[in-house]
Amino acid sequence: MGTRIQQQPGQVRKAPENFVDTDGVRTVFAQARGGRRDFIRNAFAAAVAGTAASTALAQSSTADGDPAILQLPAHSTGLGQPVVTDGYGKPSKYEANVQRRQSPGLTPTAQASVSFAPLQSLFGIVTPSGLHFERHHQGWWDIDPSKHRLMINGMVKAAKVFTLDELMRLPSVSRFHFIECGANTGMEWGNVAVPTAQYTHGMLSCSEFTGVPLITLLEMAGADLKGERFVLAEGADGSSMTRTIPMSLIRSGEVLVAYGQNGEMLRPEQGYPLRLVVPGVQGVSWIKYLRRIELGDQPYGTKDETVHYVDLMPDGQHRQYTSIQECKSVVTTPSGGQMLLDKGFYNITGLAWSGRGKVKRVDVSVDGGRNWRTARLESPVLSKCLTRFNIDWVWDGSPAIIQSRAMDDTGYVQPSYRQLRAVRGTRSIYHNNAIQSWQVQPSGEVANVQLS
Ligand SMILES: Nc1nc2c(c(=O)[nH]1)N[C@H]1C(S)=C(S)[C@@H](COP(=O)(O)O)O[C@H]1N2
Ligand SMILES: [Mo]
Repeated sequence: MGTRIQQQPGQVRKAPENFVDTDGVRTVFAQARGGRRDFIRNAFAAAVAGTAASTALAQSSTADGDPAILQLPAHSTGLGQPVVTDGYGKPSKYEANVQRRQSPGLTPTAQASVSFAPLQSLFGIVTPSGLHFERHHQGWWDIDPSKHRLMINGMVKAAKVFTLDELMRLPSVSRFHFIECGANTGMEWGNVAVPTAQYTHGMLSCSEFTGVPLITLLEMAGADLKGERFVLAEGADGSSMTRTIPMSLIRSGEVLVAYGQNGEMLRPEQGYPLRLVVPGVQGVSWIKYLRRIELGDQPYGTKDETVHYVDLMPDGQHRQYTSIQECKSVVTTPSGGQMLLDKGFYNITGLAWSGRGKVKRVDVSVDGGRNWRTARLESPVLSKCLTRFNIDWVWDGSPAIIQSRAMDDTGYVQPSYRQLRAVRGTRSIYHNNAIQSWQVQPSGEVANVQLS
């Protein structure tokens, strides 16, 4: 079974009025269940003539007489390309529209900016490293690892400076975790702002990270591990990114000084050669180009903890150090900017995660939250990691509103916008984990909507 998703680069380039760049976010769906379909023809017909033509095509598109299966293409009769002996493999040229993208006009410069991961085009739970979202406060660097150092200092018996070679000799662990910028979905606080899952939820990625538990390095420096302690993590780039991490998180061994990502060294955009991995905690604490860890006995209250990354509450007060990313989910297919070609069977799929542990359950509604069905969670379901969910759906062609609602193993349930706004108001930037709604219109077009 399985629904085939057909990318149509360049098929539709008309942008919604409030948005400029939708290249590559249009995905066309076609039904693969009842036999072979000619997706291209189907998509073309739907675009030209609407549903009547595609219904007719659906009836006529059986295996009989389909030239694509009857004629032998050149690749079945000729000699293929030679092995790529000294190159780094790339995706198919037909997937060239699957890219991370900047939200036009979001930031005045491309150094202090964000690029969003194309969640609507990804499968499973791992983000390909070249599509990992980026958030730089002052541009990225490709740092010479032989010149990079990590210092551990502050309230330790013997301050230490490590080279990368020294770090890589230490016992290592590999773990899958999500990273989500605290500002993910931040544009949607007041109302619908951006059209696609890439822009609403794409400051989210998930990788297998490899590195040394920070606790090991603190032990080596003779730190008091039992006391009420806090760590200050500092990056080597010009943004002087510094964040306080409480010892309570570090003691569990979860916090890593990582050099590996998805089986290879970190990408420069992700902090090569060293980054802090702080599972469950907002992205800003995952310091890239990590150069220094200082141990102290109270939170440091740096610029990135007092001026930024605070939540403005309805009573005008700021909430500080709300760093755990609460349970959240999003349907990635069908999602805003995509298009359903036809009535019939679809696989609704999406991602769920919690900064507090494992995802326990995801419910999906196709009628704006009146009725819910429990989705299948695909394994592995890991702690502080993305979890993939799937559920069957037969679209009858009438308007539908698709939502997902996740619950984690603490029993916390992802809130609706109404519930979230009742507590948080609408003037925040960070930590919007509300239920996302996608409206499927009779034309098959899918749009970002919010229910009041
Ligand atoms: N040194 C340094 N570390 C940093 C940042 C930065 O600008 N410089 N940005 C932070 C923010 S706000 C986020 S969301 C994550 C983004 O990580 P990524 O670019 O690997 O997706 O890195 C964090 N660590
Ligand atoms: Mo961030």
